[in-house]
Amino acid sequence: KYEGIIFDLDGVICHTDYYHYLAWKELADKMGIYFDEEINNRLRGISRMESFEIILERYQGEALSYEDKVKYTEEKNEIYKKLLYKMTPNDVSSDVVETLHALRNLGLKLAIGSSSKNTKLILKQIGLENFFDAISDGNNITKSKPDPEVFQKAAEYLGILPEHCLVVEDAVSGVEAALSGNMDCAGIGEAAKSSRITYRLSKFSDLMDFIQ
Ligand code: B16
Ligand code: MG
Repeated sequence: KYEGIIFDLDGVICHTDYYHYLAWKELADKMGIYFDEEINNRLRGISRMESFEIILERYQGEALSYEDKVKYTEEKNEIYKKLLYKMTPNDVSSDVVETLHALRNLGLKLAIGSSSKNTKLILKQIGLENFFDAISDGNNITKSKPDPEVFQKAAEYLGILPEHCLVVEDAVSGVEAALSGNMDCAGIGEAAKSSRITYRLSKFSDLMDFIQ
């Protein structure tokens, strides 16, 4: 049924979602803004600046210019990258690695579809920089999830029609992106709570049940 699978990165392949939380938390604390893991869930899949705008909903300080916002998001990214540099291939579970290889052995094409501009760095850290057949990320899109662009580009890079692709997502914004791009969507983590998903995964390897 499917010819290709497009994986979200953060929250699906590895748990950089926790590092995003830690980095935003450090910045928010410094700026005196309340921030918790529930607010962090709203940042899944959306761009860095859109994430900051959500955090700023609780900001009560002086008005910030666009330049100030860029400076703060860059500061967050530096904190985040320091955490990324500590990642190793051990930060990918054996469930994920074994399933990826099993899917490839079935002849499926595998791609990454991530909003992150740090995708290549993360894949390098976890030893998967040469694994995927295509990478579509925050550097090749103009609109982030829930817009389908990142997944449409991934399908195009794979040379597969959207209706023959399955997307695997942890974010509600990513589920919407996949569905509006005419792709089925398997939800894991936060996205597993969505009623809109095509398949519900309680662990990554559950994918094998829906592929064959
Ligand atoms: P960066 P995904 C997304 O990755 C994250 O879920 C989201 O929290 C983040 O703001 C976005 O990437 C941009 O990341 O700051 O590294 O460019 O879930 O689409 O793989
Ligand atoms: Mg994600």
